Amino acid sequence: MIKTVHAQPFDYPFDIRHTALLIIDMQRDFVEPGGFGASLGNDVSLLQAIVPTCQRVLQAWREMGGWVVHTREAHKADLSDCPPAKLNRGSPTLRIGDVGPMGRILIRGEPGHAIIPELAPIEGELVIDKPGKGAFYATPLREALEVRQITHLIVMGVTTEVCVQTSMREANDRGYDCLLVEDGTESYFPQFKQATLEMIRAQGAIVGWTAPSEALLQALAA
Ligand code: TIU
Repeated sequence: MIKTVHAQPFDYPFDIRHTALLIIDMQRDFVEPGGFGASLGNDVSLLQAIVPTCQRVLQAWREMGGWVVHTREAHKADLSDCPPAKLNRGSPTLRIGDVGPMGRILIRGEPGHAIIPELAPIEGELVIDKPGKGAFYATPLREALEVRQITHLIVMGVTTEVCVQTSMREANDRGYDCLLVEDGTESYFPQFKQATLEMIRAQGAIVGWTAPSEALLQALAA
């Protein structure tokens, strides 16, 4: 059944059978103090504000029988998938692979790697581990979407202008119609979030659509 979200810059129609809810990197490493986000010098409390909204959308999506894909950004324990161009960024006090309060920073399997409990995946949902900012780079995401005949992605997560935007641009280039939930994404920099929302939907949805969660929830209920 086709549902329509009253979105910007214009309506976004989707068929839930061919749409995945893509939740980007809602991990302790980005949302909680002591993780990768904090190690880069950021105030992580800003990101915690979207958790209730993400929970509401996730619950409504699951109730409709929609498929969910979660991503986690992290590296192998030996850092063989972390290039110097990434490893050498950020504060010199704590870097990727160093031991922090939630285990080794941005390393697979460490406590900080986990998706926050409020948004924990359940059976039947896909979890994609990614070494980069984009969800498609060096991951099996594309094949998984093709097997399920997914054509549309509704996106939430963090951070808006880094992993969320990169993933949406990758998805757009691969032919997916993407909608970003405005209050289901956040940045450590409010002005970057705002700019990202505007640049995604500018030029007639050059990268994709944006809409508040309420508009998505109304479409699902209609
Ligand atoms: N630093 C920052 O804003 N984000 C990241 O490093 N990764 C994600 O956005 N997931």
